[in-house]
Amino acid sequence: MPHPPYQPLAAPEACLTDGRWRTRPDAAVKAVVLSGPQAMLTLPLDGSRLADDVRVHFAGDVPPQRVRLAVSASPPGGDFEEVAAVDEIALRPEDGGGFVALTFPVRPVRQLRLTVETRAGESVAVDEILLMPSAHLLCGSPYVVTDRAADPWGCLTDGVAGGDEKAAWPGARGEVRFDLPEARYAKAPMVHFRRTEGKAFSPRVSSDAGSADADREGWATIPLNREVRALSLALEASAAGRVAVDEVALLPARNLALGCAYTYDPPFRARYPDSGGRDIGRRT
Ligand SMILES: [Ca+2]
Repeated sequence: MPHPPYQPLAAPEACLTDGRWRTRPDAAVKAVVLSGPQAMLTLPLDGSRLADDVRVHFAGDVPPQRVRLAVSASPPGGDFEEVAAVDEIALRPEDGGGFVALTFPVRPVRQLRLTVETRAGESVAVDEILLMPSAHLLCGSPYVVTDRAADPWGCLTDGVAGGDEKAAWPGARGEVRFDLPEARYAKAPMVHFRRTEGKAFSPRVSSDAGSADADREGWATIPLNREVRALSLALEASAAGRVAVDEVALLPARNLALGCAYTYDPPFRARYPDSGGRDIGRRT
């Protein structure tokens, strides 16, 4: 069944992931009320998801002072790393509240932890948390699977892992090929294998750049760090006798200039780009 336009997510408080949030002031939507100065919400996912964008909806007219997001690639017990923080949050009470978008470089995530800071004496209401589809370099790309593969939804590049849809090959081997419209500088392809119930799980992916075994969460990563125009991946699940995959991601290379200071030269356009060509600094 096709999934909603965000990734599957479950929370201890069902109202946070029921697909409903307040969209007008008088709507009756259940929310979790958090009071300050700092409250923490931890969401262990039921499987690993590829993520780069988490959205939190605050209902009503009281915005939090700051929201921070930490993620962990491991099940409960693993370490968290803070990946995003947002302050200067404004809500639109006439629309029921507003979303805070927390974005970060795409990575596999098994747990989310939100820290919500509120001003003294205030409390805020959270009524939904969304995990958006991940934006990797193959997202939305067409691809070719070897024949006999069952892939009715074309789910391998929809940015969603861990949902209901998967591509399945009837045997222990399969193949998938991509042709990108232009060369992209990529850090690594990642394949997310799915378990076949009652079968051993030790899948493996190979390309001309090397081979990789899947980790416990099903992710197999081949380090690349070069330009990619075409990608052909051989998939293998000998122990299970059946290959099942729900996402093939191509992670972008890290931007080495990220966070560096920069200047413009010239600092700004000095004349209006119209026929008069008036000087921007001149008083009229
Ligand atoms: Ca998918």
